[in-house]
Amino acid sequence: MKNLAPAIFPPKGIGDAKPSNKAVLDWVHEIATLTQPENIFWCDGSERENEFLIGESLKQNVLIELNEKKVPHSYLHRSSPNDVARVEQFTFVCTPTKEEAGPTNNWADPSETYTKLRGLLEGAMRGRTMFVIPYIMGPADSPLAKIGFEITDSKYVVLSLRIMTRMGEIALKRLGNDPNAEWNRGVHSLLDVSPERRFICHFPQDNTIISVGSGYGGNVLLSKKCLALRIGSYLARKQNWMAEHTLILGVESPEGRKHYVAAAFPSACGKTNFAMLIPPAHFKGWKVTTVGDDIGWMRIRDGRLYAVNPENGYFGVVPGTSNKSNPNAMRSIAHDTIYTNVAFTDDGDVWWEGKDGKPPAHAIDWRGNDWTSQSSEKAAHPNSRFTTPMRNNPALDPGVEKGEGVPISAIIFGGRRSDTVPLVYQAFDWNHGVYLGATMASETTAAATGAVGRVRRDPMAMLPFCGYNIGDYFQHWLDIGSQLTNPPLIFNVNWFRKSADGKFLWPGFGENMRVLKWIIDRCEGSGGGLKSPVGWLPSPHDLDLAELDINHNAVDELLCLDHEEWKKEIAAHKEFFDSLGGVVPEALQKQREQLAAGFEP
Ligand code: GTP
Ligand code: SPV
Ligand code: MN
Repeated sequence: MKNLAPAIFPPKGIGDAKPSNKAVLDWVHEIATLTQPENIFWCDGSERENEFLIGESLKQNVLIELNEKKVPHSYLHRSSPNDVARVEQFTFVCTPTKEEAGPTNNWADPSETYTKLRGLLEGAMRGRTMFVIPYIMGPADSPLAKIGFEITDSKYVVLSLRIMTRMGEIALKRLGNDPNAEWNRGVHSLLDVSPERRFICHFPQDNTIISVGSGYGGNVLLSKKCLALRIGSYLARKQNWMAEHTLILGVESPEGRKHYVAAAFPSACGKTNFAMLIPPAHFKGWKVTTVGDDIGWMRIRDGRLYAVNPENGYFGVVPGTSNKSNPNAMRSIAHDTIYTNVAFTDDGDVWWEGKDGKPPAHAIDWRGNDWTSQSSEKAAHPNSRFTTPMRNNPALDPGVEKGEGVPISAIIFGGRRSDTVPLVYQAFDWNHGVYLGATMASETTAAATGAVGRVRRDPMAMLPFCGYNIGDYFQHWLDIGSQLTNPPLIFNVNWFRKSADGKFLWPGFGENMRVLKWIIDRCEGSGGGLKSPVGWLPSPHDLDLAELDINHNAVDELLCLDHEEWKKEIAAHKEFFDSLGGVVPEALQKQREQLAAGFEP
């Protein structure tokens, strides 16, 4: 199998950045004794090392080089066709008790799971190279920064983590020699990339992650969903901060007033696009800048929430990305990018559904098969991805390296809802906002294996990513709120409401600026709104819709509350809370009763 490439032997000066911390060395020794690799490669994150690994990956067909003129210094990787998305059913939170993992996680007994995984890892790296990757999540000088090590037998993981994290020497330096320092232990092995032996296991109490049997994104880049969200959320509760599935963006008015907002949308529901929004011509002088596109770590400072983006790059959805929908993303991925599971054209370029221009007459599809523009199959997998450094983003926010983070004025929740949920509304206060997050739902997408388009509750977009009991997580949100003297205002948005004929009512993308503008107006106390049972709703006049080609009926439909739909929605909230078996805080149950009362005649 192409992924399971043999050992590589680097020239002198490469692959020898051995850490000096004894705890790390002992752990690496333990994993090497178990997996029995041919050799150990200690990654330093340098340019020279990266070039060497790219060269080896090309030789071993782990990467395909793209046309240097069309997409400079960029590569295509194809994962196994059975391994193209996160696998929620094989993702486990292995806390000492089942209660700690709570009703929304797959739980497994830690000692049994360690034993099972040790069995699978025994001799797994024989004849292969074991890479040891040190990395930091967050700006190195941030009080929120966390150190992780990932052991892997995949060069694709090494090359990707170098883009996605601050990797190498910088992490070793920050860790130092303290044997009791806090750092995350991540072990990954491809094994034989078989769905039968694919397990993504978290041991939050040991700050440990073990992932086997996959070579894909969120399953194997352990810095991302595994550390920054699942382990991160567990640590955040213990340490009184927040680890959330949020983009972070800056928005600056022509007068130079600047706000930052964090927005939690489920996977493939528009975070990267919103984070890179370019305001339409009507909003002359307004600027939107990106701090992060997927994950926010937030802490309390002076009674406010401050956020950092723990990541250093973007692992974004490719299909649908175009100069029309997301020009900043197009510019970001025009060079120095690793593409995964897109189509490869005859002139060495990449192609995907929704890219600008005509489809190529012929290409090699994501599976490696011949494809023509007449094919009924998709050329790129719907969950194909780009991995690109955040430095490539022309709209990168200047505050992205600020260790203290950026102050958050608003938190926005949102999902994919064809019906029921208005374009935007505002919570009455923090606790009501927590309720909006706790009860949000979204139609499932290709980012995880399983059915697509099914409405499911996805509290705070964290259903697959909360590393502990969801009831305690809700309580943590309430507790954080009670410590804030200047809390962010909380909103809910829905870009995906459809008309009776199944078309999106809202143009989305850059036009989302109109909604963002209302949110900023509300933060500044200037925006109008109508009190409704679900929260503050803008009237059509409160939204700046100038120069937008949309008819009045569509706007009315986008903002309307259908009482029959909402009765069903509130019943679904109750059903969801009931399904959690008594863990939901009383304060949120009260919110639900108040909401229901608002719809009584
Ligand atoms: P993950 O990386 O999985 O967390 O996804 P994400 O939340 O960053 O979503 P992303 O921005 O990549 O968008 C996912 C899909 O939704 C893409 O196909 C986009 O084209 C589409 N999309 C994003 N924003 C909008 C919008 O405002 N309206 C509509 N109709 N589609 C959108
Ligand atoms: C998501 O699914 O939310 C992603 C992609 O960002 S992955 O990293 O694969 O989880
Ligand atoms: Mn995501």
